Amino acid sequence: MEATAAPFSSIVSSRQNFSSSSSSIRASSPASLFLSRNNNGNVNRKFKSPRSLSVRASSTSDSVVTLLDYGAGNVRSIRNALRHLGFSIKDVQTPGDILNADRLIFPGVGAFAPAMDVLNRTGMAEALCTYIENDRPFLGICLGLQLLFESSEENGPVKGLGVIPGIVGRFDSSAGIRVPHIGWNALQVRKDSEILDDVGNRHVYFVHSYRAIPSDENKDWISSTCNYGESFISSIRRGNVHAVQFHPEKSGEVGLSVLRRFLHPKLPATQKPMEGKASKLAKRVIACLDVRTNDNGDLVVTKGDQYDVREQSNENEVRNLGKPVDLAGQYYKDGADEISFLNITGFRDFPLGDLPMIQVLRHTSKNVFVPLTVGGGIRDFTDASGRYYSSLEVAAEYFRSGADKISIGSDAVYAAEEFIKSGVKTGKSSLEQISRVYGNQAVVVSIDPRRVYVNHPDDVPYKVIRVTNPGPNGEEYAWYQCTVSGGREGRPIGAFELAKAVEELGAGEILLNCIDCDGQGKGFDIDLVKLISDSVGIPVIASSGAGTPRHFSEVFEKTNASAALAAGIFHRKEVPIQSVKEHLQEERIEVRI
Ligand code: 1PR
Repeated sequence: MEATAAPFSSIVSSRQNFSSSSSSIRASSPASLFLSRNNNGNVNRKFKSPRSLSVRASSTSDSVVTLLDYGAGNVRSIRNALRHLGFSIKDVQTPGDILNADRLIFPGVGAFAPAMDVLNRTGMAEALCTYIENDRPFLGICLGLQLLFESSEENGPVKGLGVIPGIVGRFDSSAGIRVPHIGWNALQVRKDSEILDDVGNRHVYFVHSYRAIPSDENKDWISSTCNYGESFISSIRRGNVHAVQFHPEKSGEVGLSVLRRFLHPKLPATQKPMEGKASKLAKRVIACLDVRTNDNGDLVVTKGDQYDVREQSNENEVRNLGKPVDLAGQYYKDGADEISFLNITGFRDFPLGDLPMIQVLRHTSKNVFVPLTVGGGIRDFTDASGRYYSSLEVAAEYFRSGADKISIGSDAVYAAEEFIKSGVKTGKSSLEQISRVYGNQAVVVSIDPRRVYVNHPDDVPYKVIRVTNPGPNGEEYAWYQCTVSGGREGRPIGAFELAKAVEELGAGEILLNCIDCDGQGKGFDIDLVKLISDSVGIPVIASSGAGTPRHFSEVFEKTNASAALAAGIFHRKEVPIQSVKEHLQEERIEVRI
């Protein structure tokens, strides 16, 4: 079995070590030693090869792929995808491993500056440039594409490898788009890129806040672009050198085909690459699995009515709707765009003690190639023996086990309350720490609000809205009170105030539940979803209450939600995911098919 340890994790123990706010171009990279520039300062495409490095033919077997993992984040997904395709993985330990690779995949994870720091310090930057200059088979993914450019504005400017002319900048949220760009988009395939041969008009999965834009200087490199408020570079190809901004390892079957074509370049084209139509970000349909241990000690998928997961019988047992790994695999096959696991007793059972949940992630991520989110119990914790675990350690274990995003519930409420009270970002909350280290696109805040009716907007010091359906005593107004510990305790903060605060603290997405609607099958709380999705610039996932496909189109037509999540109707097999997608298509709402 191939090694799975990240070879540079000892060097990069934490990305925190590398944060920088330098405004000048940072430390010169070894790559600059052999990149020549023309009079305009642009990069010349011919490199001067460093004498010290040379590429030699390798005798590595056909089924081995070399992986450059510099230890900054979760590359488990790409490992799983490569194994699924029948390849074993050789990890890069030294620059020589890059030069000797038969095919090299660089799944850049994390932020630009720390990645370049590691590449420079270890001599990998120079080896990478030489490898690419020699037209060896290369596939960069996400940050692995961005690092090929001259520089990035992310915490910078920071100098990149300089292989491709251009500067990587942040999406402009003032153009009315939500940043990060999270979700599924179709591509405009510009020229024969080979690895995109099976993509056509199908959607692929993106998650990023920075992007490179097409220009006259880099147009020869571009193999596809994508529209998200503007046209940005979604893939490049020159000879054997490829890079993609999207995540093939998280793009379902079409993503696996991209990897397969890179690994087997001689595969016949099954379908002519088609010009993708200009497409919008597809609305996502998410399947959610509330997971907990039942009274027999088995980990089960359960589902509550207004958060009560026990049967209304004499035994009062925990409702059991199936096995987490099996159900997740089924929902992947059925076309779920994402799968969320919520460890609903995580607030009282420490998740690192709850190893079955970690096992669920490990097993699921072997065969499920869409994004996985996991939540429940992410907070600092001291166990019975006095050992302290930081929330960062808990999140790290989840990421290592296959999660792409973690979701924080109760702890985010406490952090938001503290922030609103003091007006100070301490940087110490789990939300701030995890988003600083793994990026805000990896951090979801799950809100569990309960509707509280009032007679007058001034009755409470929280955001009050006029509701579509009056309360039991004819009240025309309501606010949405946040809760912690799975809805057991109401807190002095509203969903509106919480959403704004957690966005400031570094959340990349909001999972917006509603206790009143949970399990009722009567539709999402449109008033609540509209309130929150109009108030923040990050994506909002509408959750709780879906009963029919029509409820999905309603929430997308009436609010700015980016995704809609359901549990009960999928678990009880009342509505297949495909029916939801077909209905949305009929209503001309773009979805991934
Ligand atoms: O507070 O950080 O430990 O996180 C706990 C997490 O567990 C939170 O995300 C919280 O939402 C979740 N949770 C806690 N208790 C329950 C419960 O049900 N007793 N589940 C719970 C939340 C709501 C949704 C549900 C939708 C859709 N469940 O996840 O899937 O309402 O359901 P539907 O389509 O059937 O209506 P922490």
